[in-house]
Amino acid sequence: MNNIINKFSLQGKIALVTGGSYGIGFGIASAYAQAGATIVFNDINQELVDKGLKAYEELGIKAHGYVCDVTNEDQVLEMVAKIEKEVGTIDILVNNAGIIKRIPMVEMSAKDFRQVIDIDLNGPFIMAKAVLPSMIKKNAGKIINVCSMMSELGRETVSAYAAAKGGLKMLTKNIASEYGQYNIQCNGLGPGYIATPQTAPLREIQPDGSKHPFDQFILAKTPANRWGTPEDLAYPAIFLASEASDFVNGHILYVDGGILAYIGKQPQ
Ligand code: NAP
Ligand code: GCO
Repeated sequence: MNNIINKFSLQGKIALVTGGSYGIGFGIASAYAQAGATIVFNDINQELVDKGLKAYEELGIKAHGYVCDVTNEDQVLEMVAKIEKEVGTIDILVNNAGIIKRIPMVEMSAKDFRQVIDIDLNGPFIMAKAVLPSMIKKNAGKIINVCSMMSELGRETVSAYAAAKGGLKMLTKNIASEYGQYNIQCNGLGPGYIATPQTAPLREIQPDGSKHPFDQFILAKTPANRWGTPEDLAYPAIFLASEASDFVNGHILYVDGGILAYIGKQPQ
């Protein structure tokens, strides 16, 4: 039995989680720490990094935090070099940093569209490109791209996000195809609707005390009949980072309470 559990252990591994100061990234990184990994994370400003460091410390986790914008290749290369010098080479990269802009497509500026693509798709490309050389040298590595329901489905107002997350699904498959020969696995983690600050506007209680209509819509679309939590994602994310998934490559593991399997609650 111990042998089986050891396959899920991250003991001795160094994991970099982008945008890991709160939300899904923080949840994944905290679980990785419990599974034995050393945690490194970045965020776009010192205030967020400090907030993250404090939150990890409160859980008894000694994390290493860096200020770095994932869309800036110079900053990313500098951060990865610093991490290699100060902590060690990165065994696991989780491309978690991401934004959404909810704007009807005909009203969306090309600038806004580009910004979403830049952070949610170019960012993971730049990050993966920066860690791959060391992974190739070591003949081992795990890259986990945080995808979305919007890697598969569209909906009103999220054209840029859906384009980016659909692209991220294919980038995942391509990294797996191109670097699988070096014992590098690149998989996607596809969260369903998760209660985090990113989705807070969709869950706001209405002035009359009722649930937000979008909240009701999600519950009707989710067989589990609830929103997910960052913890729901943590264990599947451990699987994708551990030896247990060494022959899983180019796969998107959806953790969505059943949304993608379901047509939605039928009218009563
Ligand atoms: P979140 O609460 O908004 O956290 C995202 C983190 O990424 C924040 O710390 C954010 O910093 C950081 N970030 C944004 N732009 C960055 C950049 N250029 N460089 C470095 N860091 C940057 O989001 P979340 O809900 O935890 O989502 C995390 C990931 O899961 C995202 O990729 C998101 O698309 C994906 N996802 C979320 C859900 C969901 O239901 N919540 C579902 C599916 C997928 P700031 O606070 O400054 O923006
Ligand atoms: C939205 C949401 C989503 C989710 C998530 C679904 O406005 O529809 O924010 O896009 O956050 O990515 O998996």
